[in-house]
Amino acid sequence: MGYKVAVVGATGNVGREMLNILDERKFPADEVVVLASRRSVGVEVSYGDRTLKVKALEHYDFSDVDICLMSAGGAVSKEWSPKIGAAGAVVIDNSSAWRMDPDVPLIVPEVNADAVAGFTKKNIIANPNCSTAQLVVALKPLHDKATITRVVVATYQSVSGAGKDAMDELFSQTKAVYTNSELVNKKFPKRIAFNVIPEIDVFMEDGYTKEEWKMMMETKKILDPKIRLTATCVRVPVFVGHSEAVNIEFANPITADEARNILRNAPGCLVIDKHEPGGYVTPYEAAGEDATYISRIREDNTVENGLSLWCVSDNLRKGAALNAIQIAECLINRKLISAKKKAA
Ligand code: 11C
Repeated sequence: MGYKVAVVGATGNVGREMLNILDERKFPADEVVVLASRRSVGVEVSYGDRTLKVKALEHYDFSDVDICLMSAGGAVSKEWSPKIGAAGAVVIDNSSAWRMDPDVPLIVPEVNADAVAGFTKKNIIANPNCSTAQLVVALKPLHDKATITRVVVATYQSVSGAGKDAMDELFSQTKAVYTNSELVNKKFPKRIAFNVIPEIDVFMEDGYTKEEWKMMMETKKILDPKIRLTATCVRVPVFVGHSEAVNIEFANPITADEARNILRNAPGCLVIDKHEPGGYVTPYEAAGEDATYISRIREDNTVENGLSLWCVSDNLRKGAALNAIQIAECLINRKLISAKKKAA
């Protein structure tokens, strides 16, 4: 018997990608239901060669749902995840609402799959922020080898991380530049076409943005609370794929060659690192792919044990939808859930 899976927020960028990935990976679902707010009821979304009609989240009975993939934002998740969890479905939530809750595991399967077993307290599992997910996939094998003490990261984040309207804004502003028309800013604080914006999410009191804070706190929770991390998160005019320039300090020596070999054999990582023009991966090549690509691995001789690298991944896939579905697969493979009996 297969599972009944609900996708909440099915009309958004991540919800649609969840449906693609469930189909691509032949996830063992007998039934997939798509849910969203009332204003999206009746909208059609694709699931493989099928078309599913969106139903209203607020009227849905979750009692025979096994797994609920949530991608409807923090406010919706705060309200609905506990209710859905109490109805007996395991919620895998893509928002930031539950990530720092000590009773909710925050999981990247390549890094801390064992922690998934802690989901039973609330029946909720959190998916990290996209920029954290790809970073910890790259850091984990290096941490195991040489113990990371400090990370300095600058991100180059695509507009799809801010949703479909943000993608439309990049498109329409770019067109407006070429047609000499008025540029309209709604989603971003400054124009994004032919520009970069060092502001993602709200500002905090200490001058960091919430996106930067998330990278620091989530890395500690997923990988190691002792790692010190500082981030500068920047939005760039790229549609899909987040890039990160990462500088890492270690407690123990590690060479660039050792790091390259370790990352070549690490789950979820693909190393493309040729010292020649174009011998690295850019977001254009990573979009639509599952891997976290690592390039430009080199020793940083300004510190005792330091490395720098370049890391790129599809933020809608490994950063969101794919990671959520890998968590669901982890629950199944570890026999932590079983499919409920469905009414005939
Ligand atoms: C962005 N990383 O690129 C954000 C999107 O906490 O899940 C995801 C925000 C989050 O804008």
